[in-house]
Amino acid sequence: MSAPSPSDEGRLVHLGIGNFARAHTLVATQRAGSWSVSAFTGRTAAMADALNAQSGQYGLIVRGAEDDEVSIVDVIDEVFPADDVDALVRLVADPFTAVVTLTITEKGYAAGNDPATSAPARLALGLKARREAGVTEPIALVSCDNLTGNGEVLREAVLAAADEDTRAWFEDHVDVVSSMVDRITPSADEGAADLVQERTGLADTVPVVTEPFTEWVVEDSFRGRRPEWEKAGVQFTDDLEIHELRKLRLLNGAHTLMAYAGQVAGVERVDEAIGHREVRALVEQLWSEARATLDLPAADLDAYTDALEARFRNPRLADNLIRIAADGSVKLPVRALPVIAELGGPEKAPGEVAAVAAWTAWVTDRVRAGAEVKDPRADEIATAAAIEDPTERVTALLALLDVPAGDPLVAAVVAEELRLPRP
Ligand code: CS2
Repeated sequence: MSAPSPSDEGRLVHLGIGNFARAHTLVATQRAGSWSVSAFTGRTAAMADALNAQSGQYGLIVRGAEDDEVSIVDVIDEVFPADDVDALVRLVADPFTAVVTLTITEKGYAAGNDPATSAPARLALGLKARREAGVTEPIALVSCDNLTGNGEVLREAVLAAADEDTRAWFEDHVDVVSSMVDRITPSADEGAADLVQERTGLADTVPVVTEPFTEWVVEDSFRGRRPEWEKAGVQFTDDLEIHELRKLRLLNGAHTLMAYAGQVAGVERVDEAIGHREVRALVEQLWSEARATLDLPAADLDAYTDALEARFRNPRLADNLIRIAADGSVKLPVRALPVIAELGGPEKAPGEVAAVAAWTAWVTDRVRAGAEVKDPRADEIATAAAIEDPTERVTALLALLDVPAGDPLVAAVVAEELRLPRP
């Protein structure tokens, strides 16, 4: 653990210290140098004990198509459970803190205004304390979640939970920064801990496995201090939206389609799904639709999807579809529905419709088999999926995505469910 040293330039607070942040944003922050990091867990509070027990250190396995590179990441000073509101308030109010990064997943932004359950509401309390402490330097809140305009979404969520005085103070004292992050990070496999021990000597109960590719594009709108992330290859831009849309619609969109259509077809991992003839054809179809909504040269898009295909095919990464299948009710409205709408309706976007139909078919299969569906709306999904009549069932499931009854998407999904590849 690198306790804050007098030479440190500032403190970064991270919310949601799961595998992804540990594979990506924290690695970049370590490379940027000279920053102290305090982190809060996501849902898994046990991560705090595990990391604190190993002084904040963990092993990072970068798993290429041919071999592994293993190193120790040592940038975290201390980890708190997500619900330690006092610690968060104290750290945000401290003038040494200049940046908060968030990987709280899509559902973290819609969790309401209760600090017990909502990270934006906890931040609102922290900002109130910062205002009361008279800190003048703007603090930056950097969203790193897969949402279009994630900074704007964060700003709305924090302001909705803030008191009136903090809302009035916000504009001059808080920068809300959108960013696009990308690094596929599966759950660590059973051999990961042994590999870290063997290569580095660290006895690690929470190692991270990730892919070689990494990308972070950040809006250039900091008024206060921030880590020199450019040293880690981070790009700063004034035009983030196209980066966000390209990644969400091509990478995450294909992921979502493969997660459900792959499992319905009887395979378990991403490399198997992209290698499955019919699932791959669906991915190609979805890509051609998503590309039509992206204002980028065809050659760039070709290069992007070629690179994606190679990443998906990485035979050693073992990215399980079940990981990506979580939280469909909050992912589909960001990944698939906007493309269907922009193209002018379901008949113009059969690949995106297949992603939605694969979700309805998959949750239905799961619920009927008595298996878990990980989703913030799991109870409503279970009720809807139990309905016998296909049109009523799909209507009830799509209502959870805010698709109105009678929308043409309902009939399109009912028809598409029957065409999905099965084992
Ligand atoms: C995945 C992402 O879980 C998911 O829905 O699509 O975690 C994906 O692996 C990352 O966004 C890659 O950067």
